[in-house]
Amino acid sequence: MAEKIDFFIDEGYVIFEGAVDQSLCDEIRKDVDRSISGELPLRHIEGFPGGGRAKERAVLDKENLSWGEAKLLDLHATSKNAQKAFFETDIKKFLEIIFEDEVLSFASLTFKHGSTQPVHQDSTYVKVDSPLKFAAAWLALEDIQPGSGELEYIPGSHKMEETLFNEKSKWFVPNTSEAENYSQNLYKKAEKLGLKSEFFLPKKGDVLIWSADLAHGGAQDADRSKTRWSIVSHFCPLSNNPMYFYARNFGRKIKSPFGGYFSSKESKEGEPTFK
Ligand SMILES: O=C(O)CCC(=O)C(=O)O
Ligand SMILES: [Fe+2]
Repeated sequence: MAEKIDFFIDEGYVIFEGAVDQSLCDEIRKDVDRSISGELPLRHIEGFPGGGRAKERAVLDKENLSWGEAKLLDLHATSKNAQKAFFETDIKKFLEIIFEDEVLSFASLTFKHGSTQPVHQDSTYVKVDSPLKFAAAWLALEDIQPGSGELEYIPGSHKMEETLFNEKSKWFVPNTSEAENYSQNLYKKAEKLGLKSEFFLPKKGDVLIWSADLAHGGAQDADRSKTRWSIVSHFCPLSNNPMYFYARNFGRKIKSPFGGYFSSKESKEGEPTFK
């Protein structure tokens, strides 16, 4: 773990090979089907139908899993298998060390295909009440093929000069000069420091953890005939809150049977979490 932490500090990410049993990865994929059949609570999908830029949200079905940038939201809140993968493994151990706290899983995305999301830093879009105090863990649910829209990341990019919207906000502010060419500017900053993209070609069960400011995205040249089954969750220290807690004046932190805590923007008070 000490070596992993040193690497994470220097590079802004770390890889755990074989962190999750492959049979557990298969169960997580089955939980996607169970969410469709009603065996597990319904989940939502967000994406761009037809690949255009008009984002839509729909109840999960097989079809919209193939929308442009399609992501199934918050399976971690309804899938015990996903919680087991994140919490009963080195992922939780590592996050507890870097957070010096217990761990809250608060937003997850499950992908069938490459996201093709342009390179970004999560600190721009993922809001926690301490803007850098979070990390994400990306788990391959199959052996990932080149050309499937694999995860792209720029080692060392967490140390680049910060992007501050309107010169003060790490959080995205639309219609600002920083919002224009946001992604291209990240590449430019990286180039200045001699930093280059790498592409993650993991085996099923491998995990990549990135820090809040590591630039990453989904490779743009995704072949839609290939799948890229994966689940990624964002985590913060238990004593912090995702900002949606404040926006809705409601948030629950539920203890998982595997240790660790989870919450979901998708959950409503009184809604059963597990079936
Ligand atoms: O899986 C990907 O392609 C990117 C996901 C991502 O950017 C995120 O979950 O923060
Ligand atoms: Fe991201």
